[in-house]
Amino acid sequence: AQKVETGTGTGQYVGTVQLGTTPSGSTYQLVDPDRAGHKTYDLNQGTSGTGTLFTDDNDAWGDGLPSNRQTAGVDVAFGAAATWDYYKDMYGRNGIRNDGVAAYSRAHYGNNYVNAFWQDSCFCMTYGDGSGNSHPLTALDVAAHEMSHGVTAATAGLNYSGESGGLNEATSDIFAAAVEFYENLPADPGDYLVGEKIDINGDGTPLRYMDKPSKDGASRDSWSSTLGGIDVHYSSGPANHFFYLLSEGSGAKTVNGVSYDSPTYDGQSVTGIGIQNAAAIWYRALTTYMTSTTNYAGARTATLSAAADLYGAYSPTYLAVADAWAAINVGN
Ligand code: ASN
Ligand code: ZN
Repeated sequence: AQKVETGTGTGQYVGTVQLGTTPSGSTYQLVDPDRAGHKTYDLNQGTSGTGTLFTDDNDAWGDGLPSNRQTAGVDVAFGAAATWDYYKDMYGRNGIRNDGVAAYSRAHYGNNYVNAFWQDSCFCMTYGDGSGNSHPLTALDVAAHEMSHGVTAATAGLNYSGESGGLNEATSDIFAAAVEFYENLPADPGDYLVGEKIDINGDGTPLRYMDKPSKDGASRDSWSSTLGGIDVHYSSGPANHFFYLLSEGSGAKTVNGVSYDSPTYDGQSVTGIGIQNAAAIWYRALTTYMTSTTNYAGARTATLSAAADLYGAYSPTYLAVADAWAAINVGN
């Protein structure tokens, strides 16, 4: 969100932010002129179609409370703008499919719906209000995660099962973290947690932990031969762990006030290269080397090729990539 924008909105999670909006007669529409006209709709508890476009009389949107229908619209419109900006500024990617076309967003899906999702069929993302409607699934990392499913579909096309499915899920978690750090909002600074704002467990814990994925009780920390048999939201764990280690390095660390400790396979140590360098390697691997059937071993070679392209073969950065894979038991 680094454009000159006309609207102001207050979301539940993003705080008060600028929004791209479009005047239409005596009102304004939540249509973002800086990002190919991305539209944000209110499904009004429906489950199909587009409901109604969010509109506002004075271009001041939402109030931070979930009871105001516009509040969810602010969060998801900002999430879409941030994700668009991230891919464009960091990699020159012009939209999800790199074709300059905007996706669209739909808030207030169904009743007590505790999920959000991307669909290639509509080229759109959809957000539930959560159970009890107090913790909608509209946080910045959720938006970036869902939109990144569209990037994966348009590039490597990683199949959504087995090890490739885990890599597909990890790709969405990786860019969710990268977008969050890129924006580094006061109300939602960057972290290596997924879904820390939406309180999906009802006890304040996040949905997933990238530093030590097993903290969620189901994800794996390291690769093993049985990894491809578990749910893709758990087989993502080792790749998320790889990404944390490559970004921040092994050992205890506090970033933006969150403490991490990331035990490694066989005590392998890793030197961190910074999250945006790690993300650039993953992005090049995803868009240049990975295919629909890439597994963990293939992801290792893809990221090493990407690191060689970006930083030089056997450079310190390249060697850190190799160490981070060894730290999750790939390529030992
Ligand atoms: N929110 C979920 C995800 O993006 C939806 C799904 O299970 N595909 O992974
Ligand atoms: Zn996902």
